[in-house]
Amino acid sequence: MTSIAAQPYDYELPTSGKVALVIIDMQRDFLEPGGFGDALGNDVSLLQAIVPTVKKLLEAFRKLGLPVIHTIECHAPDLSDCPPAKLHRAKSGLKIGDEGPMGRILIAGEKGNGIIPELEPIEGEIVILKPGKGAFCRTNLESILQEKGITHLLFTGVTTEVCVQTTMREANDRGYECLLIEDGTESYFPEFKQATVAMLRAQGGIIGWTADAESVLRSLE
Ligand code: TIU
Repeated sequence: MTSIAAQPYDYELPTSGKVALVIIDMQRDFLEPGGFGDALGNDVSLLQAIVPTVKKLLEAFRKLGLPVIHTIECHAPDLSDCPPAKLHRAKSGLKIGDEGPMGRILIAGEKGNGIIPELEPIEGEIVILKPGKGAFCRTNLESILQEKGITHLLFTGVTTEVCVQTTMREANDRGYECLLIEDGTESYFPEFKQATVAMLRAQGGIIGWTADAESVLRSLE
């Protein structure tokens, strides 16, 4: 059996079942100025650092013919899928649905909602449009995973403590074996990233495992 050198102990790759790469919300809204992340008052340039690592992982999965799942946090143009609690949370600046420099903030199909060009999905890859922070909330992700026999999920994307962590917790509760790729995820708050990595793998891997991209790539070869 192949395993990945991980924390808190080695992560076993499936002998039956399949492993998928999950790339959470690598969309302009969070990585470029003028999007949702910027509107929330964050320094979006911090997230650029992981792009080459995520690209390397994406290329490796494509080369091996393994499944890739991209997610996009977004809402319908009429905001019918955006609960008031989320819509009204931001106290200042642009809100979800407002017109920004990259189109309407966090609205499906707008320029700002697109995945960054370096990681653009190709035909055959799964793209989950999600209205929540977690990718299982009001989406068909669980039925897609079941249909494809996917049992193991390797997580990348942004931001570590918000959409990545929420999705990983949702997946763990549903029985998926989850691993967070430490240098494939980033936060606007470096200390939140470190705390998330620590809390996920504490208590014997209460939510799952963490490993660096190099360890993952070495095991997949
Ligand atoms: N604000 C923040 O850190 N994140 C989000 O709003 N969404 C995601 O994490 N994708």
